[in-house]
Amino acid sequence: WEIPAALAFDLGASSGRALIGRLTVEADGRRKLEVSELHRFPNYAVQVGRHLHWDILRLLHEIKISIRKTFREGYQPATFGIDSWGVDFGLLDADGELLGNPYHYRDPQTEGLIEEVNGLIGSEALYRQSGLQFMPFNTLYQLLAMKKAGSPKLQIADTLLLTPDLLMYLLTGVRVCEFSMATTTQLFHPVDRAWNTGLMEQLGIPPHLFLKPVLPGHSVGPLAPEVCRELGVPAVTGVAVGSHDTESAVAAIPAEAGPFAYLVCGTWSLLGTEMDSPLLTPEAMELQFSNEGGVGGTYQLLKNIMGLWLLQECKREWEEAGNEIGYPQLVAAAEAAEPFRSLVNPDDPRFYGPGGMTDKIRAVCRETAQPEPRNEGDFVRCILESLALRYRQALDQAERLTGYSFERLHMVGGGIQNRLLCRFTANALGRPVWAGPVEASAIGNLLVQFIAQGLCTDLNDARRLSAASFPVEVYDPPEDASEWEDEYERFCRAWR
Ligand code: ADP
Ligand code: LRH
Repeated sequence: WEIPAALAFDLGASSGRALIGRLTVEADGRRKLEVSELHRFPNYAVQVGRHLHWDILRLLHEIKISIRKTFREGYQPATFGIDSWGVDFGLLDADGELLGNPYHYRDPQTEGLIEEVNGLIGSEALYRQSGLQFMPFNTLYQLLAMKKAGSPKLQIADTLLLTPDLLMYLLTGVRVCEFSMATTTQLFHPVDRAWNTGLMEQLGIPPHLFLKPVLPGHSVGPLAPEVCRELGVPAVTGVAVGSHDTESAVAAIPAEAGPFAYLVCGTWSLLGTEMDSPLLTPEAMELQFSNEGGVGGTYQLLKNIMGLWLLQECKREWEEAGNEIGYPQLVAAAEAAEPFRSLVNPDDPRFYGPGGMTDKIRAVCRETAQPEPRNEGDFVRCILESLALRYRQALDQAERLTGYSFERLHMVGGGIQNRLLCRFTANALGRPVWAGPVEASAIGNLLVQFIAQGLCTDLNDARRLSAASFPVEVYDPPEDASEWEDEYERFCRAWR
């Protein structure tokens, strides 16, 4: 009797990983999901001339290495699934060839386009028909930038495939468009649950590029024969999972059914709650919340917060200056640093682009008459305290929008390895944080595959399996949270 298994590829903006998941049964009859990491590899932006790209073929190569390794190590997954960051895409020509390297969402080509499109369509009208926060990386702005630049690639493109769908196509030869990724484009109508061809026509974006979306759990097809030959592996079946990494992570949250709040904490911080349908009110637009499609046809009302990108960029800068310093040391330095010396708004637009992060933080401190950070500990403390206060603000806003009241916050993703951040978050919220699992995106990816394999019944069943399989660490708020309350008031006076 074979233990049912599935293979997940989870591609984040800072790293990719392959995890094998096996569904075992304990002696007492309870099911458990056991995961092991097979391969982990860095992911990075590559500057080519004026543009910033992803190294998509390197990602394909790392996925192939992982598939070969899976079978060499004796695992027999029935299916595999791919999830990645949102919004980015590749274009195929009429022969099905990839037209160039996909742009990285931090490419500056979309500068100024939020204002331009709001001027053309009207911000409220655009929000009502897309439900998305106005983020410069949205696929809509990227395509518009290409159109305005007269991109020959766009002119001859036959099909657009979002990153996980593109990699799935390169492995199976089958083109699909997965629903959760489609909802990150700003070109998908959240109420109609269909492509917004009217908006595309208004903006001159060709509607023929877009395939009809399939829901998470859709079986795409087996690995292409030439891939099986190259890797010496059987024709394992590709499944479209909750292909947006955020949605895969939300699927793995070990919460009971009913309103719950979560924070997916990686390069970005996504704080929100699960809904049956999108919330498209003027207040939701005003507070800049997104409605993103998720597993089980849910809509996730969430706020995109700049996240640990700020810390990643400081760390990169210190490394480039020859100061190799790991996350554990940076967190320890922050813990020893002076509390609340200076705060920033993590969502300051100047933090979005790569490079010069410490100078940008110093500039904000100068402009707001706060002391500039003096060393690594000061910088990291400033980032972590500011993020925690921003999370509090977003949670308060989510409660205001939905009328829910949340007793706790579930935190998942690589960022929960930063225990100081989890503690600060509990302090800032004055509510417990339940942290885990770290690899939520890969686990959610596996869970949807087990739904597709008929081994989990639905999303609630999958979440019960997650809760039974992975420990959660609870961070309680302090008895006296008055210092954090005072700082929260200071934060809210400075930034909305
Ligand atoms: P993504 O999927 O967006 O690439 P992850 O979920 O892998 O991001 O989370 C990456 C973040 O996790 C890093 O930016 C870093 O801040 C944090 N992190 C990773 N390892 C550690 C560690 N050992 N200690 C503290 N924080 C860590
Ligand atoms: C997080 C994420 C987020 C945004 C951004 C581009 O990895 O997917 O939800 O879409 O990347």
